[in-house]
Amino acid sequence: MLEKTSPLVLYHWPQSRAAIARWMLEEVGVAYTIKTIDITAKSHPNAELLAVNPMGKLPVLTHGDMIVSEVSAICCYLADRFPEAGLAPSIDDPRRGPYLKWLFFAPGCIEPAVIHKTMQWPEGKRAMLGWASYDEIVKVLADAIGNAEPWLLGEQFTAADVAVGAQIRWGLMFGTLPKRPEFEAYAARLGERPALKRQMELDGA
Ligand SMILES: N[C@@H](CCC(=O)N[C@@H](CS)C(=O)NCC(=O)O)C(=O)O
Repeated sequence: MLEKTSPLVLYHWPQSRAAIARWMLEEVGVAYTIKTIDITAKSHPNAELLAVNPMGKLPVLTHGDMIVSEVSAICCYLADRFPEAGLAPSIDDPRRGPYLKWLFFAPGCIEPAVIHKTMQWPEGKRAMLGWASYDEIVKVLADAIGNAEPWLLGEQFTAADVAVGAQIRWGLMFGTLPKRPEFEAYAARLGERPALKRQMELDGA
């Protein structure tokens, strides 16, 4: 049985998706330690990282003997493990469906569609792509974020806002998403989150 008070360790490199996991940890407000993994080093991926993630990628979170990688899975895990932080609707809440949808939509649809477009890959067969076209993704996102009052699920800020919000912030920062007013207003609201400010300060971002 995993103790809730077991040590939390984030395998981290600031200029990477691990920054999203650190933001989530700051939202939860629990104590954690950082294990810095230099993904730019010649020795990368080192044995220490491969032992917790055979993909050799960050972020990875360990909680005692429990190991979880993939940003959205880490966000989901933390929100469920520390429900007192109020970052997920409960399992019997009807908003649980949209919550999970957005958590998976971020890495499963937004990210690949943005990379697809940025890399100028051939269009491909829509039915075979798991993420539809960039224009469709932007439209779906703009509708959802335009109606976010102020967050994706309404009043409650959740882990889904961390996962989707990071995609929006990075998309605006790198110019891979259009500077639509809905996106900019949402990014500005996210920028006011004390947890995000702490993560950025801690990571020197
Ligand atoms: N699908 C993974 C992607 C993780 C990922 O690609 N991380 C990058 C940093 S942003 C990484 O570790 N790159 C090092 C490498 O591929 O060797 C997630 O969402 O967590």
